[in-house]
Amino acid sequence: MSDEKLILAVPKGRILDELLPLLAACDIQPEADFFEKDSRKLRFETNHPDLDIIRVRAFDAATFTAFGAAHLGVAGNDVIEEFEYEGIYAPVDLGIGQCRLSVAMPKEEAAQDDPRRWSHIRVATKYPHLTRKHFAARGVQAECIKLSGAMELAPSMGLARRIVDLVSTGSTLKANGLVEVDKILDVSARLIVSRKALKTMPGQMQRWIDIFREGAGV
Ligand code: PRT
Ligand code: MG
Repeated sequence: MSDEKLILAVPKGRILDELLPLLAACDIQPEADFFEKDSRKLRFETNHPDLDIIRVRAFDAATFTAFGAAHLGVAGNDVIEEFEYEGIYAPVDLGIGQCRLSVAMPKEEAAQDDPRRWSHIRVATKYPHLTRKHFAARGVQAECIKLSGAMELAPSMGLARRIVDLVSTGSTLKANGLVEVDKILDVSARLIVSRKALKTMPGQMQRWIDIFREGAGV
């Protein structure tokens, strides 16, 4: 019985740098073009005849996998929980891409902020679902303005007083005069798998899940 070709969807940005040693630990060796960040190529072969890699945006890695277009993927739980796709499940915490999703606002305003006076607030974020859920749990209705990046600019530009964004060292917030006022979620990258693929090729899928589990040392 020959194995079907599986597709692994990986994010093309910062997670990729941390993912390379993990792929090596899993003995997954992508073809040389994969390491050229400027390459226009999107799909790459590996040393495994049954595994190709696609390089996409972080949110899209979850979408490709959720719809079964990719069988496996790598995504932060920020992305996984923002979408809440039914088609994926995340069996392995890869321990990379660690950060947190937090609420931040201008330093001077944070000092005077009184949560008891909130009823309706406006937030600039790439994570409207997680943001609304976080504030709804506190009885506050959050109006979310969806951005794809540079959330840190929103308060000083008068777009929204608050932002919800990922924070790791905190230097981006600091450079923009913002402070963290609340943490929503601890984040790390996970191996995600297509539930459909798991159902139709359980043996082959489980083999790759085990390889990632071992490579991540968990
Ligand atoms: O298309 P996009 O650029 O969003 O994604 P991508 O395809 O380039 O993906 P990639 O590889 O950048 O992965 C994004 C994922 O990395 C996120 O979904 C998180 O799971 C994870 N991650 C971990 C982070 C960070 N840490 C992080 N610090 N993603 C983004 N940041 C940004 C943050 O948005 C802010 O602008 O870094 C800045 C803050 O960093 P500090 O160190 O200044 O606090
Ligand atoms: Mg990026």
